Amino acid sequence: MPPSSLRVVYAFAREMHPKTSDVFIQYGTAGFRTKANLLEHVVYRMGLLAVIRSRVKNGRTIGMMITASHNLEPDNGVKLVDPDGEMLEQSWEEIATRLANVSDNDLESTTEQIIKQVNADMSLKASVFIGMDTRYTSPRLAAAASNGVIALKGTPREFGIVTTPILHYCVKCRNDNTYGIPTEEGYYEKIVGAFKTIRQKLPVFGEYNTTLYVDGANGVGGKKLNIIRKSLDGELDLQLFNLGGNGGKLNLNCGADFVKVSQKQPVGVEHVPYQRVASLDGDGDRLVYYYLDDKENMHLLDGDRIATLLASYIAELLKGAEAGDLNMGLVQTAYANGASTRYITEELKVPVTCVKTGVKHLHHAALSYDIGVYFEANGHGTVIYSDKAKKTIAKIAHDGEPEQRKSAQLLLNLIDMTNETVGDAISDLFLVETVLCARGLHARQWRAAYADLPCRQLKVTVQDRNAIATTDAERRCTAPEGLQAAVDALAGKYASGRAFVRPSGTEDIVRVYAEADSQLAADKLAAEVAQAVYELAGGVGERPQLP
Ligand code: G16
Repeated sequence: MPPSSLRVVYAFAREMHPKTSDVFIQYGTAGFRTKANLLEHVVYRMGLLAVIRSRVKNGRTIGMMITASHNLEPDNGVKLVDPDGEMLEQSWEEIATRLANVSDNDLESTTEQIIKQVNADMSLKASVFIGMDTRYTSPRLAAAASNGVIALKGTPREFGIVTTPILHYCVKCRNDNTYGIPTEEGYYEKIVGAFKTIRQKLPVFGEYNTTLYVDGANGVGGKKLNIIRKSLDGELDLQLFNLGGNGGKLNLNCGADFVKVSQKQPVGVEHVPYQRVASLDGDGDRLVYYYLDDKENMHLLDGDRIATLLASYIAELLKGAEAGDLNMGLVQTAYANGASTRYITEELKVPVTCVKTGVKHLHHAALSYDIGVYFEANGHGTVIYSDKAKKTIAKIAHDGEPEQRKSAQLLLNLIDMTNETVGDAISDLFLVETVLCARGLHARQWRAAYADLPCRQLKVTVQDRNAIATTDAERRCTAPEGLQAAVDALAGKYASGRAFVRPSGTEDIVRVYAEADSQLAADKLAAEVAQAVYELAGGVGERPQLP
């Protein structure tokens, strides 16, 4: 493409997607996220960048997902997906931020500079897959994405409303046809097919029962499970709630983020004592479980629990297959409950790495193991298997002794059921159901593996959340001055007290996390730390109150 044709980049911007706001926007934890009405020019420009990225990758397909995932309906967002289905390479986040913030007048020259900087061959073909969640602002933004792709003579392919992980999966399959078929149907066939195969090998026994309630967060995940439900042949009886009808609002008082943070049951879900419920988030990339006891107390089974359940079952199968030379590790963030980390290292004897929030960081760290299990406590995670692991397991499944073969074949089915590109609520749900069934477990027994330390999360609004800087995988803060000393002093007052603060990369707030040996102590510690943030980091609005 000759440089003169970059004029069209400006023409499209000015006529159809002009920059109407001077608010600085940054590529954050999971792409750009803000109020939907501030995003159209950003999404258009990301369409341009996706084409450049595709050409730098020799024409391999890049993904664009229009979603603000767990955020409420008025927000929206966009993130780019790299050719292997992973999040955009981090060194490109600065480029994305630069392109998103220049004026319309400087767009043509900045695009040209970026093309030179990354050495993109603009004569190559470029392909971009575009997906969106159920927000009413998503179709308009998806159209802006397509226009960005077209402006640089790339080929957009719109997938319509899909979960974020389905889009990641399709991008991966398009670039690597050994992984699967790059369509929504191809995804169902692979994941659900593997689940049904494994269910035929594992009869239902013990305390496990096949009824599962699901909170769909009034988003896309529940809708997709409604399609899947019909093909399950009775292997799992899904009772779906919060599918977006009856005035239910996306992520409002429901969904995985609400359940995890508030530790309350979601609205809209029928409550039956001890019935396990799976709660998805708005774009179907996070999953937590819970059940209510006969006194309506809620018992949460979060991402830490899913990680430990999956890791212990995979370890059991690896032992059965005698695949001892494969190493497995677990990756968590600072939000992981201290009790889960102790259980993983002391009981499961699996090494743990702690990294910054954001699945892109967890995924990267998990790649250093033959089998990497990564989960954020909020339910965002998956398992990834190296080529070495896949080859070793496949060889045992073929050549091993009968008992070894059995375990190795189950592992192959688990791998097929796993969306290795990114955390995926639907794939994770089938994985959890498989392990519970294989072990004959009730959710109560799953929860009995260890006792969580009581914890509390709070949000504080400040003038500029970037005034808070962190280090040591976000467990300590280096700015503003005095804040870390205050947090240390407060945490030191409580038995098993631990707390940290960090700026959110998806919402305009600062997050506070605290844990201690009782719920009241955790609640108090969180509130005191929130007050310290408010005072030392320029809090706005009402001062956080003590419980
Ligand atoms: C996104 C990220 C997660 C992260 C969460 C909260 O989730 O993908 O890795 O934990 O945001 O991030 P922060 O604390 O920086 O706001 P989702 O489900 O919203 O895409």
